Amino acid sequence: LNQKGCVVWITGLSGSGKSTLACALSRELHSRGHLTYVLDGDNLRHGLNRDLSFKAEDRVENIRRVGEVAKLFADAGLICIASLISPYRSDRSACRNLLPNSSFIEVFLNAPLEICEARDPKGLYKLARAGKIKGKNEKPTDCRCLLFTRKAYQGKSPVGFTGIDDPYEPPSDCEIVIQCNIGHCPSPKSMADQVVSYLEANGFL
Ligand code: GGZ
Repeated sequence: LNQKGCVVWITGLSGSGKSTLACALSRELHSRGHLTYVLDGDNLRHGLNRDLSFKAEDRVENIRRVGEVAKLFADAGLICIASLISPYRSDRSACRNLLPNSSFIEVFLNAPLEICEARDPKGLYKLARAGKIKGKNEKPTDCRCLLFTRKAYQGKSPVGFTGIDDPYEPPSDCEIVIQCNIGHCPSPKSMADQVVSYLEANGFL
């Protein structure tokens, strides 16, 4: 394979376009004959991470697991694209430390809250503003995993919505910043091209 295994870790607010970028990047790399795998936070929360809520300690565990899985894919030589809010700097840094030097590429999809909130594709910001997110996240939604999850939901820390009543810590030292402003957001293809250029310039492709 004409590629070097690595992790492209996309962080940003809900609705910033992380999944869109992950999908566009994966398509672009495939069309060039590269092998990729996408780990998307929202999808993984239906399977691997179905026992986790959005309280702080569960977000930490969510990121830890995905970091470990991403490392496995990178070890196998794939370009692993992880798209998760991953709101805490220390968790992203721990994932970075799992990988050999420079093969963790952190991409900050920097879309202001106003843009994300205006998009609100799933109506979650609206729920959060109405104070309806807390209750939703307190119990597991699927009773089939109740036994497994009971422990995880016993903690006391509150659930908030990222950017509204839960923190997002922007990266201070990431490899790529994709800037999205009111009036101009790059297209999915141009966001993907920005990452592809980085991968080319740094010997991953
Ligand atoms: C943030 C939430 C929450 C809360 C549900 N806070 O935009 P989406 O809808 O499709 O993607 C978001 C997804 C976030 O999952 P992650 O695993 O990426 O989060 S983290 O890295 O913080 O563990 C959002 C939806 O789940 N969602 N409740 N309270 N996002």
